Amino acid sequence: MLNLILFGPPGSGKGTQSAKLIQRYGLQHISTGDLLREETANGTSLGLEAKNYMDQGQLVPDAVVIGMIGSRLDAQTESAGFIFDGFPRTSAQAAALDELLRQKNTKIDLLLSLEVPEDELKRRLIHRGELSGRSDDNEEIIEKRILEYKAKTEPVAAYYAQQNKLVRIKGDGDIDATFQLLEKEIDQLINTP
Ligand code: B4P
Repeated sequence: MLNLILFGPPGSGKGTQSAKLIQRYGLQHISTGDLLREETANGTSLGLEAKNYMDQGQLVPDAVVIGMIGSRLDAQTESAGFIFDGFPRTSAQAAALDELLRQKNTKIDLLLSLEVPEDELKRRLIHRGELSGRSDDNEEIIEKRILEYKAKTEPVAAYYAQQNKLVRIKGDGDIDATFQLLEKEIDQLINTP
């Protein structure tokens, strides 16, 4: 199995690049942002709880997200591997993911961290908000999401660096240029005996 984490601040290109990577490598895509928005759209109690946090630019509580990932992994019997997009976002989520994968006799191979300057993140998200009307893509909430990222999510990179699994990727080029950088790292991993 090949298990990858696509990591980075809001607007760094995680969702965008995941869509391309699943096509290229035949992996299952697990995006906690998409799963939470789906729950919200379906009006489930989990979704309604999550929406309160998302609309404020805050992370959804660990227990909610970890439970959701656990059921998703259990539902998946056969897979070439996973791309985790936007998960883990806290050190507690990272430890829980390691344990869930250990129970399945597998592990994370690489964390690919998309590095994009803050001005560019804001520009992209404001633009997406204008096009999609996504309720958390407005200037005030974007600021809060970036602060939340720095406080709670950035430490996750150090967790994987300790395991020698962190690779930093320049993410401020165009979509194809960033994809090529990701592809190079993944191919190198696959081709290393
Ligand atoms: P997510 O859905 O994960 O949203 P995101 O980080 O803002 O977006 P993403 O990074 O995927 O977007 P992309 O850059 O691809 O999370 C939303 C919320 O859900 C969180 O704030 C939190 O509340 C909650 N949540 C999710 N997971 C959680 C967890 N594990 N724990 C707790 N809470 C959780 O795209 C952004 C825009 O940039 C797009 O318009 C795209 O077209 C554009 N773009 C991408 N790459 C570009 C490039 N190279 N050049 C120009 N534009 C580009």
